[in-house]
Amino acid sequence: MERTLIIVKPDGVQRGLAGEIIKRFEQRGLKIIGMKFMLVSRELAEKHYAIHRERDFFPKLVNYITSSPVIALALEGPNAILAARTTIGKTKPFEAEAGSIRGDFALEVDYNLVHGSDSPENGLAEVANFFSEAELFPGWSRNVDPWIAVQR
Ligand code: IDP
Ligand code: MG
Repeated sequence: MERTLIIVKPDGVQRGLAGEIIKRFEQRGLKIIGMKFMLVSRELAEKHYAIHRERDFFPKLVNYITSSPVIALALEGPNAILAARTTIGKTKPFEAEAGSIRGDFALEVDYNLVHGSDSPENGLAEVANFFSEAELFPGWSRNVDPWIAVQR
């Protein structure tokens, strides 16, 4: 079982695509264990994107993610990291497959609508950066779980 942090970025919320984006993860079968509407602080943005600190686009990236509210989701499922990233599509939306979120709704890397963690370790760490323990509900089960994934 893996955890991934999904962020509907400011452009996704502003364009009224939040429901469409969340729907795609939900219908894929990933289980929501946390969700909130929030403004990302500069401190959290710099921590979240620390790996990109030396890149020339870093200041622009921090400005973008802090510019307007986002919706953060913590999702759980088998292979949640890769499953979510294929649903999201490639980083540069003009290279993303049709049928993926970025391939269907975005054109430029500066406005690529959604974040998804890139490894199981980062999934756990990023969820912990965005959510307190009290905001996460990993224990709930859905009646359909046995029809979505093998129960281990
Ligand atoms: P990812 O979101 O697909 O994991 P990363 O390479 O981790 O992509 O980059 C993080 C975010 O930084 C991207 O989603 C995008 O918002 C932004 N970004 C990446 N590369 C560029 C770039 O070349 N110009 C502007 N923004 C970029
Ligand atoms: Mg990334």
